[in-house]
Amino acid sequence: GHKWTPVRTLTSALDKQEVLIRGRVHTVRAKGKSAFLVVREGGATVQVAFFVDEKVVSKQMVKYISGLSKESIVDVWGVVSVPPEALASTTQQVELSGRKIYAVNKATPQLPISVDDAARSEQAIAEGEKKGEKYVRVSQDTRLNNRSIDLRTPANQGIFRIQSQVSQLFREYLLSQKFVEIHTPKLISGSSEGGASVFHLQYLGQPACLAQSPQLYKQMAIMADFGRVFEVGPVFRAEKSFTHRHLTEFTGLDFEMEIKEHYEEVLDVIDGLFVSIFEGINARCQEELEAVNSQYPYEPLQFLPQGCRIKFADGIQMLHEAGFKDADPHGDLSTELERELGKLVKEKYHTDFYILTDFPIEARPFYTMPSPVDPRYTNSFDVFIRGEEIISGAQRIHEPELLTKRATECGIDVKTISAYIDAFKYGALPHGGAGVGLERVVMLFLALNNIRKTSMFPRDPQRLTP
Ligand code: ATP
Ligand code: AMO
Repeated sequence: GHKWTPVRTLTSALDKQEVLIRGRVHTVRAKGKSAFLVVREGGATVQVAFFVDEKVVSKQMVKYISGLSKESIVDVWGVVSVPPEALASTTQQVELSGRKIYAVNKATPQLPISVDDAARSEQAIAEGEKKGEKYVRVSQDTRLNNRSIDLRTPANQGIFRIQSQVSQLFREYLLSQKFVEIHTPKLISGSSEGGASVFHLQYLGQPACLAQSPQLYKQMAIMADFGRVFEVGPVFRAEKSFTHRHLTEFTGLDFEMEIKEHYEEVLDVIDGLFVSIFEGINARCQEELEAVNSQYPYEPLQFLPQGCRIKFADGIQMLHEAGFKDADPHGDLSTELERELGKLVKEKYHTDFYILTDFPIEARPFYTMPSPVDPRYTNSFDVFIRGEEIISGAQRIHEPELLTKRATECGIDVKTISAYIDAFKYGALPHGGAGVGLERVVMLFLALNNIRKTSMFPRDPQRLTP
């Protein structure tokens, strides 16, 4: 059996050793009796130089290599050498002296996009253009239409490896806090959040919906004495608006927990969880962060280890004082005002991450607990990164009468959620929780400008393929 060495592990420690690698033809250049092949595996690249000699590298072999199409899969045997000068064009600081090559699979020469074009930063394009060079700018739609190539860029490799770590860190932290992972149905009989954004379908002849959230089921799990639960799963929203931060299907990181005294117990979990996620990403994903940063430069996220909480009413006051007189103390915040408040909070508290608490009741879903001190407000919150929402959450109503009244007021057909309301009749624990949008967390942590960059195969009002 052969043994393949991963390209990213090729270092000077392997000097003079023969290795076998498998990767893609990134670039190939032929020059007389030599061929220079850059092999790419994941985000890592290494140069392999073939020189015609009497014994192992024949003329035909060099000719064959120079004819290989980009993105083809090759096995390459070569001897590691350390070049005298640092290499700028590959990620690995060693070269291989090529001995043998085998094409495992050839790519069509007519690629719809090139990985080099897809990987080039705006800055590199601008600098090149100043010198009179011409580059192909790959549009968002072209990228998404050819996603399996687009995803091969180092930045995209970084984004989705970071995304994997975010959900991993979410799990690790909540498991360490005695939460239980659950799985709730996505085929349900009615709307779980209210509003119009629900996909309707036929369920073996009866009307049904795709779950807008695990909301009702995660609460029922608390009524079933699981104490603290979480779920990582798909969330469906029939959003008709085409924005940089809305998808019609996204990944929800949800949790729900018993509350002993105050809903701030939920906020404490969020603060601990996100410090753990941010620090974990910074510690585990250095290479990935650099890959993203070199295509999409960003300011590292600032956050406070102790967290930052601001009451909605105080946030409105900050906006009023800054001249945003239309900020409504009893309504929702517009996207623009959310951004402005994010800037004000950053100036004052030096953090890109904060929790806005005690929202007005008009702005919240039916299951939200009204404030015991002022019924115009609620025990609820949103969490923001760089002025954009990543989380909504709240204490929930656990009295069935009040729940029925609030659902009716919010236009929900209570017949469709009767099992949910009944669950609170059999002895109900005070509880609360939150829902996090995974794609938004990654987008905003990395200061990317579009949620489609952090969804592997995004679904939006205009896109159902690939
Ligand atoms: P949540 O569902 O928790 O409220 P969300 O982030 O999904 O959060 P929406 O409720 O859809 O956001 O909208 C929040 C704000 O975003 C709204 O106040 C609205 O001003 C703004 N918004 C929504 N859709 C658009 C759009 N198409 N263009 C501009 N702003 C929008
Ligand atoms: P909400 O509707 O605010 O709350 O959703 C929770 C979080 O999910 C993300 N999100 C979205 N991401 C991408 N595309 C969308 N269309 C989209 N809509 C929402 C956001 C948002 O903060 N049941 C409550 C949560 C709870 O109270 O526990 C809920 O679903 O990051």
